[in-house]
Amino acid sequence: MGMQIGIVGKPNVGKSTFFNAATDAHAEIANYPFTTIEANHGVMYVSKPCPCKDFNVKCTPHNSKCINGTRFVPIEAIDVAGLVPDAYKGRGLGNKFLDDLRQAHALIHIVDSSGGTDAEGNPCGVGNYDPLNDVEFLEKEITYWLMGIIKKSWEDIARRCELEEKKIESMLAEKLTGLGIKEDNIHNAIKTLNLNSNKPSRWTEEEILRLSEYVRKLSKPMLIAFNKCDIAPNDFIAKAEILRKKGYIVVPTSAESELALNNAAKKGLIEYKPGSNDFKILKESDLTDKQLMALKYIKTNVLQKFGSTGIQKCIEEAVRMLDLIVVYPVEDETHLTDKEGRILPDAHFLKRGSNAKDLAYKVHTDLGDHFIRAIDAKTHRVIGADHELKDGDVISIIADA
Ligand SMILES: Nc1nc2c(ncn2[C@@H]2O[C@H](COP(=O)(O)OP(=O)(O)OP(=O)(O)O)[C@@H](O)[C@H]2O)c(=O)[nH]1
Ligand SMILES: [Mg+2]
Repeated sequence: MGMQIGIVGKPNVGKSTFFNAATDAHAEIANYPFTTIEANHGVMYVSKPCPCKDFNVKCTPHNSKCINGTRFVPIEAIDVAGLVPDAYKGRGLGNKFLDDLRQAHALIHIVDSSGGTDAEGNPCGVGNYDPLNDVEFLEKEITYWLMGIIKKSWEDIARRCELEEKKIESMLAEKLTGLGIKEDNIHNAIKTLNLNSNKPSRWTEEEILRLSEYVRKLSKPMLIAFNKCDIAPNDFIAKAEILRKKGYIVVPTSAESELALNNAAKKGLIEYKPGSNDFKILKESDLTDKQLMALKYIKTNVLQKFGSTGIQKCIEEAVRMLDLIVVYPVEDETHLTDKEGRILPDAHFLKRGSNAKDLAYKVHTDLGDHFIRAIDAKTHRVIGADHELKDGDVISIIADA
């Protein structure tokens, strides 16, 4: 299973616009709340230097792309319906789409930094709503949603724990399957929050809430895309600073600009590489006055002001926040090929600190189960199961057939 990033926020802030700009997909976009109802799935790419350069070979990527020595590693994006206050109680589209986020490893919270949409996502005129409200509300919704999962059949869990002497850690970890929460995470949470693991039936609402908050921070790390920066009022910078001081990663974004630039590039009107701070107009005579004006607006009010549209930066920051490295498994460490003879075919994300055996499991359960040793293709050294891998490693795994 690959990595997944959820694109979240209240309605009408630009989630689907961000999603389309980041993935090449075509989710519906409109200036009213609840345009998106069913979740959209797409693929975003993280760029890394491709090892084909160091090895001086021509690669034949399979699960990723390589353009001029830059490897684009796929990461899944999920664009979900907008979240309104009290969604966890079933308001708006309710809880259904929160469940769409169960698998997400991280969240990009799209905030309308222009303050032009109210708490429910209705247009209210730029500067008339404080975007800082949105951050707190969204976290609360997710925490309460998790609390709902934890509290489901809570009495039963507490009773079995106390009468049958089952461990609360393992019972909770089981409940939170799929969220990436392990038994030792719960163990640490119980210790940190000073909960009595022998008497869960006595845990108060407040204590369960704090546990849910802990689980949220651990399982759904979040960064903030301060979107619609192209039309944001001047106090925007100060607001972003307030959030940064509280420890948030805040990236100014203009999803609409990124989408416009991508579309113009696709039509051959401009040359533009996602993430860059400029574009080149290819044939000015092909552009209408309106298109020229729009491009000029993007150049002065987004690219020159913020250094990029911020979309690619959000993707890179999410990967950094998750502390991921990219590793390239190959079958033949001399030719760097897989069974089919493809050169440097796959790029896999792994948590920093992962070892050779973790990579084997990522490729295939069988490969992990029958792991014997691995070879680092750069050094030709034999490495053992617990050898920690580095970003950019090319590894051949030898297993018992
Ligand atoms: N100015 C500006 N407008 C934007 C930007 N991103 C999105 N919009 C506009 O905001 C409105 C809502 O965009 P969507 O992408 O549909 O928003 P959403 O969050 O997916 O909305 P729901 O699916 O209804 O929750 C549309 O009119 C977009 O054109 C941006 O960066 N700048
Ligand atoms: Mg949408």
